[in-house]
Amino acid sequence: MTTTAIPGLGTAPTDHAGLLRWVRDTAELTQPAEVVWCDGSDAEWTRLTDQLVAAGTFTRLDQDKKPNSFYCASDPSDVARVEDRTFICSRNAEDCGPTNNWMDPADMKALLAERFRGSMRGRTMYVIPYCMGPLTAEEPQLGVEITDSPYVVVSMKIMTRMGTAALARFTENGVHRPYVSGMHSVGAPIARGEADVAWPCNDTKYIVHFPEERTIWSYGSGYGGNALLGKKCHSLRIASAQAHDEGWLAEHMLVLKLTSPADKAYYIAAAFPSACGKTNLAMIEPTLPGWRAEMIGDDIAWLRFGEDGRLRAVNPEFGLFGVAPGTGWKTNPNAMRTVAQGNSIFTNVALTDDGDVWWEGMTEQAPAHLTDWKGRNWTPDSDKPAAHPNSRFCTPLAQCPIVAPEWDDPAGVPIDAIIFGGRRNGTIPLVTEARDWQHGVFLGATMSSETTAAAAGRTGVVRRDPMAMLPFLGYHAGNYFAHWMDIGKGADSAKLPKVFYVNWFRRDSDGAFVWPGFGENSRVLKWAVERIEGTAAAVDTPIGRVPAPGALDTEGLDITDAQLTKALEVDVTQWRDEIPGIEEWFAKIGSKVPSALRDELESLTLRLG
Ligand code: GTP
Ligand code: SPV
Ligand code: MN
Repeated sequence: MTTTAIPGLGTAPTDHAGLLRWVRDTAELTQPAEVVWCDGSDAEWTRLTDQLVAAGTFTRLDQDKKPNSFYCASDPSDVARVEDRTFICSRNAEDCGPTNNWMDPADMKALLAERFRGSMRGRTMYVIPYCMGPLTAEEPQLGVEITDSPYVVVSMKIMTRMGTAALARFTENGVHRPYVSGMHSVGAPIARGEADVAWPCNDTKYIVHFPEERTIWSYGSGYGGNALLGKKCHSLRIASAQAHDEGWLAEHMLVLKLTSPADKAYYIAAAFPSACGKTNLAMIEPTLPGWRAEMIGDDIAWLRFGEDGRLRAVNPEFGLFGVAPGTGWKTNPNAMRTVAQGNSIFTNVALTDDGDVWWEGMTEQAPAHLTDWKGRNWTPDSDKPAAHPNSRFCTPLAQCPIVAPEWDDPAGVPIDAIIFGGRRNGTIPLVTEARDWQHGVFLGATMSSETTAAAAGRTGVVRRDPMAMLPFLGYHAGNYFAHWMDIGKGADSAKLPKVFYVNWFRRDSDGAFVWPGFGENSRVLKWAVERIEGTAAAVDTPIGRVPAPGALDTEGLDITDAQLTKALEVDVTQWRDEIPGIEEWFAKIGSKVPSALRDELESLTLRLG
């Protein structure tokens, strides 16, 4: 290994000149007590998790129940992504678009440099080289996160391929590869003699992206998507801008492999907004006999055309950062099996008296006593949930018992179907098939969902969330829609995935879900696959094609006729009420909305009458 001495900063395990310069400059700005280059080893994990236990950030879980695993409670103010503090600082405001916050990059850097100045005093600055997607890729997608949070380091070990193996790909045959640089600080310097807190953070937060420079500056939060920069900041916001320039797609999608009783495999990608069911669908246990599902990824997909002319998906991630509440042996047994193997971090869940974790929905009956996510005593009579609604498990993807063998293949998997979906208590039927690619892009561009606890702010508010990317677009939404149209134009239409739109969350007048969801969603996947094969019947409606009566396999399904009718219903009155919201949405995006999508809206309006 090549090493380079940096005066005052020890020895760096690389001779990548650009990287060395940036690390030195960052240390000069943030003034940490020391600089550590992360190697990603198990020894490093043990050292840092021991340190986090000693600091009171982590509580070690019972070795027999959850080996090598930790409970962690964040500061109660730092529990979710902060969309109003997230910025896309493109050179021109015009390139950022109306759905993102913008500031001039030079102004933002000047402002933030003052925040970062001395922000790591008293702390260790960790340098984390990482690779998104397979390490064996011909062109590995590299990044470096500099952080003053050991919680981030151990989480990044689970979520990304990081350390020595990633760093080895920065320089090959004397050539230095480009990488995404991410500077992260919790924004809580420790003065001499002052004690640290268990979860340092700052009330002021900035999650900032400079898409042209492929650079991220994140300040003030230690949580998930704000702080684990390989995830949303790199693999979606920066990558979406890069993908637009280079002719591919970076999407908020799960990828699963579904094998039919005839032993034919299909790859399905699905985009649902945050906390709307990606992890659950990615790990589905089909209730239909003979159908088998395997997981490729649960949150992010990078889609590129292969030499075969098909859109192929790679999961850039190495771990799962999944919503804990609602995850149980009945709803998502494969997630339960994954975390049962240990090597996991549980943030803002509840702690049991015998050193395990619990959250709402894990078991039907709550334990008699818990320590809740705020560290308080909790009993089943408590009027507050024991786990925060956005509490998360962070666990290695390879531990999932149904991970597909090809999950780490740099060639990706060829996508047969793209499914869009949201959380809507009315209007949107269980499943709709798009007539063609253009109609599919229209469905994605106009999809809507209720806000969830995954982002700070009010929950349950319906908003447009195009392709589930509203909080993750690194550029103008109108250009993004045009890019999706171009992807379709550049392809052989017979090889393009078929597009569907689903809603697992429709409710009856009593507020109960009409569709049982989870494993039963395999019935919808089966219909989609049979549509691809041309063997299932559909009827045309004003909004698209829906299952013909009897075409959806309901054999053995515990559902009343009334519930099934409600789940599948295309309610023209409700749809007419939907139109003004879509018009407003297109008006907000403005002149960059492709005319083809405006045509789709006009013909939808005409069909609804
Ligand atoms: P992010 O990680 O935030 O991007 O979320 P996600 O899309 O992976 O969501 P996830 O699968 O974790 O689901 C979020 C919540 O929705 C959990 O509480 C699930 O239990 C619940 N959920 C998932 N699928 C279904 C379903 O089919 N029906 C119902 N009723 N709830 C579901
Ligand atoms: C989401 O909010 O969509 C997540 C969690 O997957 S986070 O990593 O915090 O973005
Ligand atoms: Mn997500």
